[in-house]
Amino acid sequence: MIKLHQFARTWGIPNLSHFCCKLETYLRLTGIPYQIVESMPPKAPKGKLPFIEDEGKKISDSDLVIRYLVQKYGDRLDASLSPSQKAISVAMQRLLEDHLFWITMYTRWQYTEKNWRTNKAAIFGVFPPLIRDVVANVYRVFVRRQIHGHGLGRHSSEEVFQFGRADLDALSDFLCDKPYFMGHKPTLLDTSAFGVLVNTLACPIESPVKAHALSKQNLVGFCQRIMSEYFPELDAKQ
Ligand SMILES: N[C@@H](CCC(=O)N[C@@H](CS)C(=O)NCC(=O)O)C(=O)O
Repeated sequence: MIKLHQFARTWGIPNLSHFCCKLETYLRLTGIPYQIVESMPPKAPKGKLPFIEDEGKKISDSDLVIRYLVQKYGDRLDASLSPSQKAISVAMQRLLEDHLFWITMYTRWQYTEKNWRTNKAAIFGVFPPLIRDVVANVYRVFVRRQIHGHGLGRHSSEEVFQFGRADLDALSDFLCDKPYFMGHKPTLLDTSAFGVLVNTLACPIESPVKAHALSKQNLVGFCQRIMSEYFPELDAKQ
């Protein structure tokens, strides 16, 4: 069986990592059996979670893992999409994973000390108290450099949140009144959207971008729909 290496569950959502959440959602939507192995990024072949182990191979990156699974099990989500729908799906995934994702990283690692304490407890709580703060603070410097490298970290918080609101407006307008982003059936785009959106509006990291996401009833309803249909054990706890 596939072993899915990801962060331990916390915050009542499938995962505090957008990409781990995306990949587990893909596995649930497609019905591919898997077992979870709790892990941390230094154990991953490319230093980032998630990764999978299957038939003696280790594969990193949610996108590359999904490509591997599509080859092995067939395209269970996107086979009926037209080329132009597939093009929109790729563009939307890039918005979610290469832009909105970084805005949420900014809210966790940089925006307020309260958010940082919440984030630190969730990720580094497994470390012994004596080294927890040192490891967390070193990692914080490392992640803040990544946010700076992306470019977002160079803006004022108001500018960052303007970008975030524009991303959420685009997602909400595109979803409109459909149950899933491409219509009546879930597709790959929904796994990416759920991973990022649930980590924006359903986690205890407060910011104007979370408030804006919560003001979009269709985005809230979308996350609730995936939670109740595909993660009923977590939904029941809410
Ligand atoms: N493109 C990768 C991104 C994975 C990623 O950024 N993972 C984060 C957690 S959300 C991570 O492990 N970061 C650790 C690090 O950068 O040191 C994917 O789709 O899997």
